[in-house]
This record gives sequence, C-alpha cells and structure tokens, in this order.
Amino acid sequence: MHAAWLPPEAWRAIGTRPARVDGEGLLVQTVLDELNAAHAAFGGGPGAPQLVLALSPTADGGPEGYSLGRSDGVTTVLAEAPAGLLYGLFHVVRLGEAAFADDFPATVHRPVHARRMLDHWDNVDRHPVMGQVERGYSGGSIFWRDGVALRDEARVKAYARLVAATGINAVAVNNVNVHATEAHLLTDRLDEVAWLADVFRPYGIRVHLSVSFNAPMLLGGLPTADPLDPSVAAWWAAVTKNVYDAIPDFGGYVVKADSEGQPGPFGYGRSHADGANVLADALAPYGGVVHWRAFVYNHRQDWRDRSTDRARAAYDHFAPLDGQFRDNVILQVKYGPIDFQTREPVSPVIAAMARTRVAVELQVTQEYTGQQQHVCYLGPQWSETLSFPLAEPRTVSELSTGGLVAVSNVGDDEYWTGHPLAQANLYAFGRLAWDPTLSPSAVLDEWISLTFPGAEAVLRETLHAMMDHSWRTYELYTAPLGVGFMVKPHYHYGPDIDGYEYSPWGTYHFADRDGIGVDRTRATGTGYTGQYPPPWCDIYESLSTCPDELLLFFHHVPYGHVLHSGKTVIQHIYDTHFEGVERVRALRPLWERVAGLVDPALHARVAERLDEQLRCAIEWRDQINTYFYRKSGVPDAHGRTIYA
Ligand code: GCW
Repeated sequence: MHAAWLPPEAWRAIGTRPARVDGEGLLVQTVLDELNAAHAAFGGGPGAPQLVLALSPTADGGPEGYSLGRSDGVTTVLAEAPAGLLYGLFHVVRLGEAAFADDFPATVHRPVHARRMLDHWDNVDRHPVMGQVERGYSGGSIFWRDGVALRDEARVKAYARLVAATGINAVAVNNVNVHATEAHLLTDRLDEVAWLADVFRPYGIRVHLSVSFNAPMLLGGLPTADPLDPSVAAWWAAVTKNVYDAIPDFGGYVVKADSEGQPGPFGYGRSHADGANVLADALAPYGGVVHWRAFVYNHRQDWRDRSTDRARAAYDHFAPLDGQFRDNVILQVKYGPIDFQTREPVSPVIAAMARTRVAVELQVTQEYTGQQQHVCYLGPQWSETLSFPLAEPRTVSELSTGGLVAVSNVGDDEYWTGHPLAQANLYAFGRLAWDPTLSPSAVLDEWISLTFPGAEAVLRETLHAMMDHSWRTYELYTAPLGVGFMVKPHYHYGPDIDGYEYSPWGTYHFADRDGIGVDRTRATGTGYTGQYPPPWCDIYESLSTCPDELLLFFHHVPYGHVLHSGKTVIQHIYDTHFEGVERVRALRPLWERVAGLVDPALHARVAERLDEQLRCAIEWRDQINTYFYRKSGVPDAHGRTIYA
C-alpha cells in the first residue's frame, strides 16, 4: 500500500537526530515507537538530544495542543497531555529540516475543533446495490469484506497513523445506512468494533458506531423502538453499558433516522429530540455523544408539487427543536441544504440552533465531484464554507460547536483513494478541521512536500496548477450556477440533465423553454430564503444581490437574464462548458511534464484517470450545451459547435 503523506523519507530530518521523550502512557509510547522507527531507518540514535518531546503540566494547549519552538539547537515540543506530543511530533515531520535549522520562538498550537471526525460508509456485507462501501470509489472496505471482519492490523494501523497526522481524532466505522448485518455490530459483533478501537487508540482516535434506530426491535426482540417507552430506554442503557465494558473510550453513536428509508422516531409519532435523547441518555454516564444527522427530507416527493422544497426540510424539522436536545447530542448537518453538491449555499440550519451543538458534515468521498476519477481538490470548497459568515460575524466554523465531520474516501485500493491525488482531500479535511483558517493552497503545499519529499519545483508547480482550481474547473463543466444534480440517477457520475427531473427525490432544475432554476424566494417561491438570518435572507432573495454562482439555486430566470458578470445565463452556460473542457484538456500535458519525477505506477494511475476526466468533461459539455440550446433556441454568440 502506498505511504501517502508519511513516506519514510518524510522522517529523515527526525531520523537523523537524537531525541528524548519525557512522559508515560499509550500515546507517548506511540511517539517513542515512531521515533525509534525513524532512527532505525536513518541511523540517528544516541547523543545530546536535538529534539525533546515532554509532558509538562504548565505547557499551554489543552488536551490536544502543544507548544513548539527551538532554542540553543534543541527543538522542543511541550504538551499537557500525550495527544499533544503526538500532534507535535507530526508537526515536526511537516517542518522537516526547517524544524532543526534556525532557532524559532515557541508558539502554541491547539485544534479549533475538539472533535475532528471521519465517517466511513462501510458495509459489513457487500450490499447488492451499494457495494462494500457506499459511495466508495477506492475499492473495498479496509475493515470488512463480504460479511467478514478483515482484522488487517497493518492496514488499519497505517490508516490510523495517516489520519492522526492530519489531526483526526474520531472515526465512525460503519455506514449510516445500517442494514441487517451491520446492526449487529452493536451487540453480538461488538468484538469487531472493539478490535478496531484497539488499533485506532494508540493514535488518539476514538471509534464511533452507526446504529439503527430500530435496534431494540431488531436485536433486542422488543415490540417497539418508541423512544419514550421505558423498556426501550432500558434496552439502550444496557446495551450501551456493554459497549463501554468492551471499549472504555468508545466515542458514541451516529444515527441516520427517518431518512431515505431508515427507521426513526417519526415511526412512533415522536420528535427527533425524543429520538436523539434516548440514545444520549444511554451514552451520558460514559461521556459518549450521539451524532444525530439532520439529513431528513421527503424522498417520495411528487415533482408536480412545487410547494415542497427539499432544501427547506432540515430547517423545518430541526429549528423548532432547538433547546430540546441533551448536551451530548450533536446535530450533524450537511454543509448545504440539499446533498453535497459541487456548489450549494451553506445550510441555514447551522445558524438556527443556538442552543444545540452542531457539527457540519463535509464529503471527502467525491460522490458528486467526480468520484475520484476527476481531479477535484476540495480544500477551497471547505475553506469557503467554513469561513462563511452565516450569522455575522460568526462563521460556519464558529457555529460548528460540536466539531467537524466528513465522509471518508478511503478503501483497500493501493493508493487508498483510487485517484492518488484524492489523497490530498483526506489530508486537507484533517488539517482544516484542526485549523479552518489555513489556506487551502498552503495545505496542498504541505501535502505535496510530505507525499513527494524533495519534490522539484516543477512537480510542486505542476501539482498546484492541476489542483488549486480544480474544484472550480469541475464546476465549470458540470451543472451550472448552483442548480445542482443533473447527474445519472443512483450513480451520480456523468451527466443526465433530466435524470432526476421527474423523480421523487426532490432535486429539480425546472428548465423549460423559457428559463431555468428553482424559485426559493419568499416573494414568489418556496420561501426557503426566509430560513437565513440577515443579511443573507435578503441577499439571496433579490436577483440584484444573489451571487451568480448560486443564482439558479434561488431563482428561476429566463435564459436571457443578465448575470453580474455581464453575460446572459445561456451564454454563461456555453462559455463555462467550453472553458471547463479546455482546462481539463490542459491537465494531461501538464502531468506528462513530471513523468520522470514521480513513481511510474502512480504516474500511470493519474494519467489514466485524466483521460477519463477529459472524456467525461466532454460528455458533460456536449450534453449540457445541446440540451440548453435545444430548450432555449438561443445560439452560441461565438458560433461554436454545441452538439457532437
Ligand atoms: O448523498 C446521499 C447518498 C447516499 C447517502 C446519503 C446520506 C449514506 O447518495 O448514498 O447514504 O447521502 O448522506 O445519508
């Protein structure tokens, strides 16, 4: 398996210097093991220490932070708790030789978000429709295969180490769609979760488990899973005690309830606060949390019914419940109101829950952003989302008081992520969860330095040229102006403009011969804009202030509507799709320039995906342009061929 951002060479600076570690405990042992391995690889060893890592009660930084500085030729990491030493060590790895060059004053580093979590959508069984990993584009699961726990310690340990190096401290190990077999992880297959917890623990990572809301019936033989039924509460309490007996530092439960066919409290006439609280009460004695997903909407909608707006659903369900959740409930909210699209406004739910802990959920797996066939570095999307001043002056990151979560993109593929460059997304999520103010380009640079140690300038420049704006490029050749979807139903890869248009899923663009877009205004539409605090409720409401990139998310406009950019909507569609393809066409020659500078197999893997990206981008361009030419009857101002 590929070493990703921790190849042996990344440890050279450390491996050649004598070090001293003061402290005890499991994570201190991990630090020692890492240092010993580096010394064994690079011949460093005894001598006056040039690197000191020490537990110190007076070190600033809290339970996971550390101070790092260098004076008199000694680089020193001080931390109050062992996790800080581990994160400090990885910081030294990132610095490389710079950590041992000039002296620099000690500065304190601490994570902005206390919980930085990856959710796996891994199934135990190979699901007949969704496969081993739902929305997984990197092969099978690293945890299970065909119903059996793999217990591949080397693989899981390597993963734990990689993500710990980015700052991740929580992993939910199974799919939020909990099927029959997977439900048993909570009880009679708990040993499989405990095994994973043992492997993750030395890297400061706690495991969480997705559970079925109907577990009391499925597993406990109870006649109901009604959250207000005392026997149900007692069952959750007893089962949760068993979990903590097996896994004392168990993180908690993740629940997708009343969503896309999963059971939930609505089935018993109860609210989502009732549902979340019964689990929260079971977890509370042990310090556990329940991540309760806000992704609740009607997926059996009639497309003719324009009053039902999927974008409204999460807010309509959850905002009235603010204040009713236990302290250890974390409402897990997708960053946008629909579903991980390339471009969405941020979800208004994030600002509506002042008395509830909220965790924003991002998607590292590229379900809607090219499925790890396309280069699409998502750091800029996440950075933009997290720094958005939704409740001015408070940003999405600041409103995300329950931490950050993202759906992992990892599988048993030799490069972990299918597309080797998609490793950068996994890296970037961890780093931005630690510090959302980092610049995505700087994070990419870190990833390049670690993954390709000693990278020549041309490789560094090439990767930046290919990746820095790749999210924007993807947006250019796919669904325009924030309208979203237009993907092949179910697969969500490649264009199908009307694929979801007459379906029950609630994701429509409403294109007709006169115009396109969803009217979500208060004045004439679904009223969704009213879910935003000022000034956003007014900015989005008005055509004159709504940002171009979100225009069709909020408004239905004629093809001749003139954007702030000065172009009409139809000409914008043509231009962006031609430009997007040309940007993709430029990638392969760029990548050829660095053929001798990276491992040939990795080079070949990326090259093959770039060819597919170009094929797919052309397909998008031609289908989108042809469709809208046909619908609107408006020719391209530049007379280009818009059908192929
Ligand atoms: O984006 C959708 C995916 C589903 C997924 C769901 C969710 C796990 O298409 O595959 O189910 O989101 O987030 O629950």
